[in-house]
Amino acid sequence: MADAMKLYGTVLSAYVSRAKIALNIKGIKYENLEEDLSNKSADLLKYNPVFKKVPVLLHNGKPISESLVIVEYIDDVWKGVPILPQDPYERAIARFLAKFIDEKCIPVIKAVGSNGDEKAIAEACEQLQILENQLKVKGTKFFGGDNIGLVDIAADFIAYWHAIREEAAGIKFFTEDKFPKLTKWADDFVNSEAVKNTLPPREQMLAFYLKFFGKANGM
Ligand SMILES: N[C@@H](CCC(=O)N[C@@H](CS)C(=O)NCC(=O)O)C(=O)O
Repeated sequence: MADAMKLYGTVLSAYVSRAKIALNIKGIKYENLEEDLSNKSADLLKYNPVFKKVPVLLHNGKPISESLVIVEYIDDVWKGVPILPQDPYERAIARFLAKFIDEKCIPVIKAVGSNGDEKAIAEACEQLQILENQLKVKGTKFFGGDNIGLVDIAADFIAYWHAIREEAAGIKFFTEDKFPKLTKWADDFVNSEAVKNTLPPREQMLAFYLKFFGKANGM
Protein backbone atom coordinates (compact mmCIF):
# COMPACT_ATOMS: atom_id res chain seq x y z
CA MET A 1 0.00 0.00 0.00
CA ALA A 2 1.25 3.50 -0.83
CA ASP A 3 2.37 5.68 2.07
CA ALA A 4 -0.24 8.20 3.27
CA MET A 5 1.32 11.65 3.15
CA LYS A 6 -0.32 14.84 4.33
CA LEU A 7 1.32 18.26 4.49
CA TYR A 8 -0.17 20.95 6.72
CA GLY A 9 0.94 24.36 5.48
CA THR A 10 0.09 27.76 4.08
CA VAL A 11 0.69 28.83 0.52
CA LEU A 12 2.77 31.93 1.36
CA SER A 13 5.24 30.20 3.67
CA ALA A 14 8.87 29.70 2.64
CA TYR A 15 9.15 27.09 5.43
CA VAL A 16 6.31 25.08 3.94
CA SER A 17 7.86 25.32 0.48
CA ARG A 18 10.99 23.66 1.87
CA ALA A 19 8.97 20.54 2.65
CA LYS A 20 7.21 20.66 -0.73
CA ILE A 21 10.54 20.95 -2.58
CA ALA A 22 11.96 17.91 -0.76
CA LEU A 23 8.79 15.91 -1.55
CA ASN A 24 9.04 16.94 -5.21
CA ILE A 25 12.73 15.98 -5.42
CA LYS A 26 11.82 12.48 -4.25
CA GLY A 27 8.70 12.37 -6.44
CA ILE A 28 6.40 11.78 -3.47
CA LYS A 29 2.69 12.47 -3.84
CA TYR A 30 1.01 14.14 -0.88
CA GLU A 31 -2.20 15.75 0.19
CA ASN A 32 -1.78 19.49 0.69
CA LEU A 33 -3.80 20.84 3.62
CA GLU A 34 -4.04 24.62 3.78
CA GLU A 35 -4.07 26.03 7.33
CA ASP A 36 -5.62 29.30 8.43
CA LEU A 37 -2.98 30.52 10.89
CA SER A 38 -5.44 32.93 12.49
CA ASN A 39 -7.65 29.96 13.30
CA LYS A 40 -5.40 26.91 13.52
CA SER A 41 -6.99 23.52 12.98
CA ALA A 42 -7.35 20.96 15.77
CA ASP A 43 -5.08 18.70 13.70
CA LEU A 44 -2.26 21.27 13.59
CA LEU A 45 -2.48 21.86 17.35
CA LYS A 46 -2.51 18.12 17.95
CA TYR A 47 0.38 17.32 15.63
CA ASN A 48 2.63 20.26 16.54
CA PRO A 49 1.61 21.11 20.13
CA VAL A 50 5.05 22.53 20.96
CA PHE A 51 5.44 25.22 18.27
CA LYS A 52 1.92 25.17 16.75
CA LYS A 53 3.49 26.09 13.41
CA VAL A 54 3.44 24.86 9.84
CA PRO A 55 4.79 22.87 8.10
CA VAL A 56 3.80 19.57 9.65
CA LEU A 57 4.23 16.41 7.62
CA LEU A 58 2.03 13.46 8.52
CA HIS A 59 3.53 10.20 7.28
CA ASN A 60 1.24 7.22 7.78
CA GLY A 61 -0.33 9.07 10.73
CA LYS A 62 3.03 10.05 12.32
CA PRO A 63 3.71 13.81 12.57
CA ILE A 64 7.06 15.48 11.86
CA SER A 65 7.51 19.22 12.51
CA GLU A 66 10.11 21.88 11.68
CA SER A 67 10.87 22.38 8.00
CA LEU A 68 14.54 21.34 8.04
CA VAL A 69 13.78 18.29 10.17
CA ILE A 70 11.09 17.35 7.63
CA VAL A 71 13.54 17.76 4.74
CA GLU A 72 16.08 15.49 6.46
CA TYR A 73 13.37 12.96 7.33
CA ILE A 74 12.24 12.80 3.70
CA ASP A 75 15.85 12.30 2.62
CA ASP A 76 16.35 9.53 5.20
CA VAL A 77 13.21 7.60 4.30
CA TRP A 78 13.19 7.90 0.50
CA LYS A 79 16.36 7.08 -1.37
CA GLY A 80 16.71 8.17 -5.00
CA VAL A 81 18.02 11.67 -5.61
CA PRO A 82 19.90 12.58 -2.38
CA ILE A 83 19.25 15.90 -0.66
CA LEU A 84 22.09 15.72 1.88
CA PRO A 85 25.64 14.80 0.89
CA GLN A 86 26.73 11.23 1.67
CA ASP A 87 30.10 12.18 3.16
CA PRO A 88 29.77 12.84 6.96
CA TYR A 89 31.91 15.99 6.87
CA GLU A 90 30.00 17.40 3.89
CA ARG A 91 26.73 16.55 5.67
CA ALA A 92 27.91 18.45 8.73
CA ILE A 93 28.83 21.48 6.62
CA ALA A 94 25.44 21.41 4.85
CA ARG A 95 23.66 21.30 8.23
CA PHE A 96 25.87 24.12 9.52
CA LEU A 97 25.04 26.33 6.54
CA ALA A 98 21.33 25.55 6.81
CA LYS A 99 21.49 26.55 10.49
CA PHE A 100 23.39 29.72 9.58
CA ILE A 101 20.71 30.61 7.01
CA ASP A 102 17.90 30.05 9.52
CA GLU A 103 19.43 31.60 12.60
CA LYS A 104 21.59 34.40 11.25
CA CYS A 105 21.13 35.19 7.57
CA ILE A 106 17.32 35.28 7.25
CA PRO A 107 16.74 37.19 10.52
CA VAL A 108 19.13 40.00 9.50
CA ILE A 109 17.62 40.17 6.01
CA LYS A 110 14.15 40.40 7.54
CA ALA A 111 15.40 43.08 9.90
CA VAL A 112 15.73 45.45 6.92
CA GLY A 113 12.48 47.34 6.98
CA SER A 114 11.05 49.82 4.51
CA ASN A 115 12.96 52.77 6.00
CA GLY A 116 16.24 51.78 4.34
CA ASP A 117 18.32 51.69 7.51
CA GLU A 118 21.91 51.66 6.19
CA LYS A 119 23.25 49.70 9.16
CA ALA A 120 20.65 46.94 8.72
CA ILE A 121 21.34 46.77 4.96
CA ALA A 122 25.11 46.53 5.57
CA GLU A 123 24.56 43.72 8.07
CA ALA A 124 22.28 41.83 5.64
CA CYS A 125 24.83 42.23 2.82
CA GLU A 126 27.57 40.92 5.09
CA GLN A 127 25.62 37.69 5.68
CA LEU A 128 24.62 37.30 2.01
CA GLN A 129 28.29 37.70 1.10
CA ILE A 130 29.05 34.54 3.08
CA LEU A 131 26.69 32.60 0.80
CA GLU A 132 28.05 34.36 -2.30
CA ASN A 133 31.56 33.24 -1.29
CA GLN A 134 30.39 29.66 -0.71
CA LEU A 135 29.08 29.47 -4.27
CA LYS A 136 32.24 31.08 -5.63
CA VAL A 137 34.49 28.57 -3.86
CA LYS A 138 32.33 25.57 -4.86
CA GLY A 139 31.96 26.74 -8.45
CA THR A 140 28.75 24.71 -8.80
CA LYS A 141 25.26 25.67 -9.94
CA PHE A 142 23.70 24.92 -6.55
CA PHE A 143 25.08 24.78 -3.03
CA GLY A 144 24.39 21.05 -3.28
CA GLY A 145 26.45 20.69 -6.51
CA ASP A 146 24.64 19.96 -9.79
CA ASN A 147 21.45 19.19 -7.91
CA ILE A 148 19.44 21.03 -5.28
CA GLY A 149 20.41 20.04 -1.73
CA LEU A 150 19.70 20.95 1.89
CA VAL A 151 21.40 24.37 1.76
CA ASP A 152 19.54 25.40 -1.40
CA ILE A 153 16.24 24.37 0.15
CA ALA A 154 17.05 26.18 3.40
CA ALA A 155 17.76 29.34 1.37
CA ASP A 156 14.47 29.33 -0.58
CA PHE A 157 13.41 32.57 1.13
CA ILE A 158 16.50 34.31 -0.29
CA ALA A 159 15.87 32.91 -3.77
CA TYR A 160 12.24 33.99 -4.11
CA TRP A 161 10.56 35.75 -1.20
CA HIS A 162 13.30 38.28 -0.54
CA ALA A 163 13.18 40.03 -3.95
CA ILE A 164 9.38 40.44 -3.63
CA ARG A 165 9.86 41.80 -0.13
CA GLU A 166 12.44 44.27 -1.46
CA GLU A 167 10.00 45.40 -4.15
CA ALA A 168 7.24 45.97 -1.59
CA ALA A 169 9.62 47.82 0.75
CA GLY A 170 11.05 49.93 -2.08
CA ILE A 171 14.61 48.91 -1.20
CA LYS A 172 17.08 46.97 -3.30
CA PHE A 173 20.37 45.52 -2.06
CA PHE A 174 20.22 41.93 -3.38
CA THR A 175 21.56 42.88 -6.82
CA GLU A 176 23.44 41.06 -9.58
CA ASP A 177 26.11 43.67 -9.24
CA LYS A 178 26.83 42.89 -5.59
CA PHE A 179 25.96 39.18 -5.62
CA PRO A 180 26.53 37.76 -9.14
CA LYS A 181 26.71 34.11 -8.04
CA LEU A 182 23.85 34.26 -5.56
CA THR A 183 21.45 36.07 -7.91
CA LYS A 184 22.22 33.53 -10.68
CA TRP A 185 21.70 30.72 -8.16
CA ALA A 186 18.35 32.26 -7.15
CA ASP A 187 17.25 32.34 -10.78
CA ASP A 188 18.25 28.72 -11.41
CA PHE A 189 16.65 27.61 -8.15
CA VAL A 190 13.22 29.22 -8.64
CA ASN A 191 13.04 27.96 -12.23
CA SER A 192 13.96 24.36 -11.41
CA GLU A 193 11.33 21.63 -11.78
CA ALA A 194 11.24 20.64 -8.10
CA VAL A 195 10.81 24.24 -6.95
CA LYS A 196 8.64 26.23 -9.33
CA ASN A 197 5.25 24.72 -8.49
CA THR A 198 5.88 25.11 -4.74
CA LEU A 199 6.20 28.91 -4.86
CA PRO A 200 3.29 31.20 -3.98
CA PRO A 201 1.96 33.35 -6.84
CA ARG A 202 4.07 36.51 -7.10
CA GLU A 203 1.10 38.90 -7.05
CA GLN A 204 -0.32 37.29 -3.91
CA MET A 205 3.07 37.47 -2.20
CA LEU A 206 3.56 41.10 -3.24
CA ALA A 207 0.11 42.03 -1.93
CA PHE A 208 0.99 40.39 1.39
CA TYR A 209 4.25 42.33 1.75
CA LEU A 210 2.69 45.64 0.65
CA LYS A 211 0.17 45.19 3.45
CA PHE A 212 2.96 44.15 5.81
CA PHE A 213 4.86 47.38 5.08
CA GLY A 214 1.67 49.44 5.37
CA LYS A 215 1.66 50.16 1.62
CA ALA A 216 -1.44 48.18 0.74
CA ASN A 217 -2.59 50.82 -1.76
CA GLY A 218 0.72 50.54 -3.56
CA MET A 219 1.76 53.95 -2.23
N1 LIG B 1 11.26 26.99 12.48
C1 LIG B 1 10.01 26.69 11.86
C2 LIG B 1 9.32 27.96 11.47
C3 LIG B 1 7.95 27.73 10.87
C4 LIG B 1 7.09 28.98 10.88
O1 LIG B 1 7.51 30.05 11.37
N2 LIG B 1 5.89 28.85 10.35
C5 LIG B 1 4.94 29.96 10.38
C6 LIG B 1 4.36 30.17 9.00
S1 LIG B 1 5.55 30.86 7.91
C7 LIG B 1 3.81 29.63 11.33
O2 LIG B 1 3.30 28.53 11.33
N3 LIG B 1 3.37 30.62 12.12
C8 LIG B 1 2.28 30.45 13.02
C9 LIG B 1 2.55 31.04 14.36
O3 LIG B 1 3.67 31.56 14.58
O4 LIG B 1 1.66 30.99 15.20
C10 LIG B 1 10.25 25.76 10.65
O5 LIG B 1 11.36 25.80 10.11
O6 LIG B 1 9.34 25.00 10.29
